[in-house]
Amino acid sequence: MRTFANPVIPGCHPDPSVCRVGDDYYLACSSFEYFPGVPIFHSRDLVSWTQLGNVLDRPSQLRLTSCAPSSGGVYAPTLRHHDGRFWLITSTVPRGGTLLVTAEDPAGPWSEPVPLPDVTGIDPDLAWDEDGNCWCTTAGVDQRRIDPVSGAVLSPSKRIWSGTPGAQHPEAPHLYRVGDTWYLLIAEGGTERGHGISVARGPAPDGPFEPCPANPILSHRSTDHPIQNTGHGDLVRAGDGSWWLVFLGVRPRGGTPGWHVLGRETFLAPVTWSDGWPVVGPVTPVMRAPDLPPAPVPAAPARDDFDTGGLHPRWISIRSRPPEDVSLVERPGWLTLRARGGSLDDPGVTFVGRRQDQHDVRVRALVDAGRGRGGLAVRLDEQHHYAVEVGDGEVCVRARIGPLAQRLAGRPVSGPVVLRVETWASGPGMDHPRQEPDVVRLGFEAPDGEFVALAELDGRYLSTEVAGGFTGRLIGCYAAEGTIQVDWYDYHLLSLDRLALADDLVDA
Ligand code: 6LW
Repeated sequence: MRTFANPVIPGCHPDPSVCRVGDDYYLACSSFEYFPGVPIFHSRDLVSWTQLGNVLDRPSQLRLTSCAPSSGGVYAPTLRHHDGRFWLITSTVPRGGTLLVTAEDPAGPWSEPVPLPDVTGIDPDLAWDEDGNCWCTTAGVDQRRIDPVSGAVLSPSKRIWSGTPGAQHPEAPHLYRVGDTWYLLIAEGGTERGHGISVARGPAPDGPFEPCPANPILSHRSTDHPIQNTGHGDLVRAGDGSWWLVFLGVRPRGGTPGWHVLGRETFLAPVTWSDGWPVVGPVTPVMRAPDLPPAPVPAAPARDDFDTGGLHPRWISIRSRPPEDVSLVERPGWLTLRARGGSLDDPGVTFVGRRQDQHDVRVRALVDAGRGRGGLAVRLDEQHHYAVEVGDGEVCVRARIGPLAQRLAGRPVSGPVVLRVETWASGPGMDHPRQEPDVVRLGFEAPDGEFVALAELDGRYLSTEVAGGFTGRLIGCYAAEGTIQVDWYDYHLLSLDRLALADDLVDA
């Protein structure tokens, strides 16, 4: 039996939306205050995903300013293939509203956005009926017909379902036709521990809808399941006729109330049908793989040398990435970051980082701060970050937790220096009692390569439960003053918790 490991797209990749074209599957996620926005992935087996790019990768498509606070920005896209094109609808919060882009190739280029000023409400969905009408359904759950080319709304907004009476936040609607029946899948209960997915069905795209008696069809609320907050999902029918659900979940660690640090991640579960209703599950960290030809993708290289023409799409910045502040050509083979006058506390800080996608990681970066000050940071948002920073002949650790900011330790250094961050949730290297949810060590490497840890901090303060919001950690480089240059960045998994476990089972 072939197995796979959940999450299938680890790290902060929530609100997945998926579609199939022949033997190919495409999936897009929320991206919040980060630029470029809306990561898009490809798979041929639903299990192994490669990032093709980011849908909103030009300032003309996405302008996020400090008006988009952390955990504001781009929410919950819906990705569909219709009439030979890919369509993606999403919204920017709190300003910007609903927008729709299209592409022939999901790797891009995607079109300039068509605004839909009259579609209010987050989590817009797109569905076409057999007469060619395009239905746009939003959180609430409200629906109207639209012209997806012009963005015009063609019918009054109508509430078509409110989910389970008493459950908060009916949202994330997706509408599908299966045979002669229309299914309306929603998330409800809030995106925290009470999250879940419910479904209703009706004879037409606008209902009337009858709720499934077994709702919620997915929720891990009040269980001790290692995967929590399960909800916000999208259905896909595979090429072999089997059905699957992609959905978000989190992996909290530690005692009560549990802390998750990697954000909401994308999981996969099988779907069967009973009495005309979808039945989801099981959902486990290691699961039976779809009966599709395996299509593994090579792991991303551990080191980025910054010596190719552009940044890989996994690299994201905070709100914008002006070429004059982030350059691969100014010093060939190095990533040059120019400070915009603010540090990690500032919504416009110059930062290039990637999502932390496993619990136990070691990140190293060779940084030349000869003309400035900056370093390597673990970031949750402007108010929650730890960093090891170099400048003015000194390396130090800085931590900010809410309103409390502290400079923790300093050592003299000269010349370019390797900065290092390690996060440990388990496994070898924990030479003290287990921390909850993890411990973050920050420091630098002595000339002989030995790690000089300047600080060891409790990871809970960089968790979503403490910081609030919808995102997870990023680990990346930033400039606080002047210019810093990064020769390379290494991202190394310290314990192959998920991957090793899956490989063992596959071998067995
Ligand atoms: C998204 C909503 C949700 O718009 O979280 O979990 C919000 N579900 O559907 C932000 O990701």
